[in-house]
Amino acid sequence: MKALTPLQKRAYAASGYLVLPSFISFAWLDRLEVAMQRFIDQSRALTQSTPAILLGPGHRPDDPRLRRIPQTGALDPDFAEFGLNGPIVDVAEDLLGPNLRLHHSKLNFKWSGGGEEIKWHQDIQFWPHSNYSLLTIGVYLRDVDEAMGPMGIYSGSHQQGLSSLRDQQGNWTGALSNAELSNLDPSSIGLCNGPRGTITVHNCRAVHGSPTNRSPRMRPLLLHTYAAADAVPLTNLMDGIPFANRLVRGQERPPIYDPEPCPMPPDFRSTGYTSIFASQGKAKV
Ligand SMILES: O=C(O)CCC(=O)C(=O)O
Repeated sequence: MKALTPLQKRAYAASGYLVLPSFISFAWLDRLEVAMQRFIDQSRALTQSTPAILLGPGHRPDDPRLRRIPQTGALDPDFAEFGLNGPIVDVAEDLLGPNLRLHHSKLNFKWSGGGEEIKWHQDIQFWPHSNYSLLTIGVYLRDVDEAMGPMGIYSGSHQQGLSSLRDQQGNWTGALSNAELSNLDPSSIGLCNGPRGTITVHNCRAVHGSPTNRSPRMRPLLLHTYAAADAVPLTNLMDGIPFANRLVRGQERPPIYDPEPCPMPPDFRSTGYTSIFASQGKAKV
């Protein structure tokens, strides 16, 4: 084990998630804060989203409101270094094994005073792979309390079924239906808040979401998804993105195919994929 205790590994296996308070060093956090500020400063010249910077509702050059930086690693050397060699890679290795790929990275903002809800969903249907050995590690770049839209995760939900993330007519919604949610126990929701540098780790099948940020403080959550090298992508979502689907530890491995089929997303080749916000009907981006 490189970063976790055996107890933490067992807790992850049972609940499908971990929260490790103050896991990231101040040296790294300061570097990531500066990198984040570079994007916020760039956004002051924008009146509409670009492929690199997705703006949130109400953005103004003199009052920036960002929604997401997709593919942080492809866009910034400090973010790239963090995703390839930062301390979270040891956490991924402890949970997924020595042969590891970075699938993608992104920085999700929930801006102060109304940063948007992300509805309950599972991740793997957005980017199906040949098996389910994938997880996402989130880093809170600022202190995050309960009022700031922290992530919530249904403990144990990774061991239950996979939603199609579609409505009754078969339209992609990117979210569980109310009927599916009624089968989950709300008392099992773990809220993932914590001081700056806290990390969250969630299994690609875990049901998770986050409420609106109604506080006066913005909530930046840097997210990296890692895959065991034997989990190969079944869609072309990340094709051509420099920093995606990159081996970060060990060696390439032949694919292993899990017998449980994964519900597929729409073919984003025709519509283009921008973000879960767009998938869940919140954004015209
Ligand atoms: O930003 C958040 O609170 C949650 C992010 C998330 O669930 C996702 O991007 O899949």
